[in-house]
Order: sequence, then C-alpha cells, then structure tokens
Amino acid sequence: MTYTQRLQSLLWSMILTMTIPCVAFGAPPAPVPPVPSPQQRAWQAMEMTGFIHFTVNTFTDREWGDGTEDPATFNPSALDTRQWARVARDAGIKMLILTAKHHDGFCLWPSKYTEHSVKSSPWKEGKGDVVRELSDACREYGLKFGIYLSPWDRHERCYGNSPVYNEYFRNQLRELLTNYGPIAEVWFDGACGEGPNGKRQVYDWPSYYKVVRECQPNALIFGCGPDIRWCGNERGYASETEWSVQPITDDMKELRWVELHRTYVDGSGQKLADQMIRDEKTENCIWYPAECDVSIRPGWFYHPKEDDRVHSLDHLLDIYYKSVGRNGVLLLNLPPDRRGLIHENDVKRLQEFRAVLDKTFQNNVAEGKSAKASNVRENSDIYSPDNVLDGDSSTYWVTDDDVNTGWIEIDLEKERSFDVAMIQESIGLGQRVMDFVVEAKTPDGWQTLAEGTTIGHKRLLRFPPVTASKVRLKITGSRACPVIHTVGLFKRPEM
Ligand code: FUL
Repeated sequence: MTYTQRLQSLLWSMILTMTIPCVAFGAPPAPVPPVPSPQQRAWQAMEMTGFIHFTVNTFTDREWGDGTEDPATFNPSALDTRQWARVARDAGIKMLILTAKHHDGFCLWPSKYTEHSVKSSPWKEGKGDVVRELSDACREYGLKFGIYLSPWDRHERCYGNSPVYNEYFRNQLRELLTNYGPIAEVWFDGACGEGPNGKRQVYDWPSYYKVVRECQPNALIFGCGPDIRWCGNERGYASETEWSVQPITDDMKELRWVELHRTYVDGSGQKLADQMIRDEKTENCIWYPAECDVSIRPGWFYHPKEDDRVHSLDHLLDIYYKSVGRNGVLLLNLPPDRRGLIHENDVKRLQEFRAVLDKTFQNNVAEGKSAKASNVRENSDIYSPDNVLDGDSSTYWVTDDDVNTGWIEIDLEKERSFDVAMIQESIGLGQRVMDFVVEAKTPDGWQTLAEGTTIGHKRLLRFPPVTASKVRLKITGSRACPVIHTVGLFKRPEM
C-alpha cells in the first residue's frame, strides 16, 4: 500500500467511525409536554399505596367525629405500627398515608398547638406519638410515608376565623413536615364545613402549598393540590379514558382545585381533557395523574360490624385492574382496629390478593419473543419492536416522528393461552396514545381482544381466555409517534 493509499484508508476509517454512530443511533423522540416530574414518575411507579384511617372514630364507631370526643376514648390496647407496615409491604404496597388529623380535630401526634391529641389520651400515658411510630416503621419496612391532614377541624375553636385558623393549620403542617423525616405525599381533603361558631372557614391553599414546598420539596400534594388528582370516586376506579395530561388554567392552579375535583366526579373533567387533547389544545395542560382511593371495607374507619364485610377477592382484583390497570395509582385503605392492629380478616384477604397477582403476573408468555412493526424509527436497531418484550422498561419501540399510527406484531412461536394484556408507554416522554386495538391470531383467524383509548404508565385489559400464536397491538391514534416500552400477556389463575 502506497503512502497515499494508507492516508486514504485512514481517512475513510475516521469518517466511518464518526458517522456510523450517528446513523446507528437515530435521534430519540422529543418529549411531548407536559411530562411528569421525577417525583411524579416515582409515585406512579409505586402503583399500590395504602391509607391508614385511625383516630377517636375507631373507638366511637363513627365515620366523622364531631370534635367533642374526649381524648380518653383513644386507647388502643396493642398498637403496633410495624404490623401495619409489614402487612402493607407483604401486599405489595409501597407507601402508607396516615390520618394525622381527621375532621374531628384529634391529633395523632403531640402537637404543641392543641391539647386535643394523643398527649391527652391514656395511651402510653400521654407519651405516645402514632406519627412517629408509623414513620419509623415505614422506614424500617422500606415504605414511603405520607400524611393526611384535614383542614376541616370540628374541634378547634378558631376554625372559621379564617386568618387565625390558617396560621394554626400551617403551624401543624410545619410540625408534621419537619419532625418526621421525608414525607412523600401530603393529602388534602377539600371538606369545608361550618365552624363551632357558625362561621365559614376560607382555606388559604396557596399558603399551605408554600409550607409543603419549603419543608418537603419532594412531597407531592394530593387532592386540593397541584400534583396528584382525585380519580373522582371513592370506589378506587379510574376511568376508561384516563389522561395524566389535564387542562388547567393559571387561576385554577391557584384557587380552584376543589371545583376542579367536581368535574372528575361527573366525568366532565376527563371528557374535557380527551377533547382538548384530540383538538391539540394542550398549551394549558399540566401533568396531573389520578389517584384512586378506596377502603378495603365499607367504612374508612374500623367498625366491628364490618369484620365480615371486607371486600371479596374478586372485588379487590377488579379494583386493581380498574386503578393500576387504567393509568392510576391505587390508594387502598387498611383501617386498624381498636387494638391498633390491622384485623385478621383484612390481613387474610390481602394475602389472597397478593397471591393471585403474583400468580397472574409471574409468567409473561410474550417475554423474550420477537416482534415486527409497521414502522421502526430511522434506520436503527435501538428502537426495535423486540424492545417491548425484553423485560426492560428503559428500552422501547418508537416510530418515526411523523408516524402517529402503526402496529407491532408479536410472534409467540407456538400457540399460547392468556387472558390479560398489559401495555405500557414511556411516560417520561409524555402520554401519547389516544386509541388502540389488541388482536390475536387464533386457530379461527384474527380476533379483536380489546379496544381502548389511553394507555399511560400501565393499561391492563382482561378478556376471556384465548389461545393464539400471534398478537398485534395497533395504535390507531396518538398525539405524536407512539413510544411503547412493554407489552405483556398473562393468564389469570383458576379461582
Ligand atoms: C373524605 C373524608 O370525608 C372521609 O372521611 C375519608 O377521609 C376520605 C378518604 O376522604 O373526603
């Protein structure tokens, strides 16, 4: 080889090494705003969270105390927050939110701003602190911890004297947010009843949010707050079309969360979001995902007469599929009894629930198989349709930028039986899909198994058992090129 040839060869190899990566690694899809904050993504990934409703109501057999309860009624005989945390962890729950103060005003921590608290109760001779015990137990069992602090306070005399009570409320909030380690979620109930003096309290929401942001910048604010939205019912059901992308104007952000709430109750909020997204009017949208709260029993608080009315296994599974399986986070209430323990019947039901979920989702018949697609982004391997089957949520299939519809076809190699499909979008890049169809190639030909609108973090679809060799996911509508990180196929156990 002459010197000139060697030089040419060197130049070519330099050009190739510089260009190959550019060709091979096509540009990733740009995020489609709004996108979740890191805290919102971590929250969504928990999927199942737990509520603990516990206060004087547990002992008076009521759902709403009126604030006249004697603190002496609060006297659990064997309170064990480690049992709550263990039971929750074993059920797959990742966070517990405690009613630090419910509407009756009794505080489960020794607040220095009132005598109406555990410090005036006989429990641990007034030296106990349920908030401390549960926050410690959550840390020990690897759970996150959140607090419910009811602004509606039927005991506190200054309630109704708006500026004075707002200061009282902020002080209590500050106590809870500075003395108990990291708080992952602050749960604000919108209830605003009449005060003892007949006056109406005007809550100063923006000032409450400010305290949360100052004291716990990583905490998410639920309900009457800007970070997490109520799904609109207390049955634990998200809606069929569940966008985490929601239209919120600036004045709504400041003041109108409670009114906004109501639009989710009658479904008009979800319809409006869907329409705005289809009309591409998303400039005023924020990432505002749905939390689905429900109790494991009829009441939020423990009542002995409900010991035999713990939700059936079928009911709990239905809740799971309609919350976690519809792009929501489940918030399942486990009310401790008068001993201060989660009752045996509830524990047993949670164990059954966990066992069925484990059996269902342990074997994904699509995992590790291969797939082809109508379009794969740029001439690249890194966005291959096989990515949805690799069990890795960081890899995905995505089409070219201008291609908003398409299909992916999974080859199951032989006929397999399943009755649940799971689809997941890479929500870090925004929620995109607005219409989809799942089809299967059965011995009788191609059949439609399910049709839907939104996918989001996770969509679970149940259908009668089917035996098929191929499965196709068709994206028939999307805000931008669809980004799917996982498709799974599962078989529910016989019950
Ligand atoms: C409601 C409250 O009034 C109930 O008592 C319960 O705490 C539930 C989770 O929120 O608004």
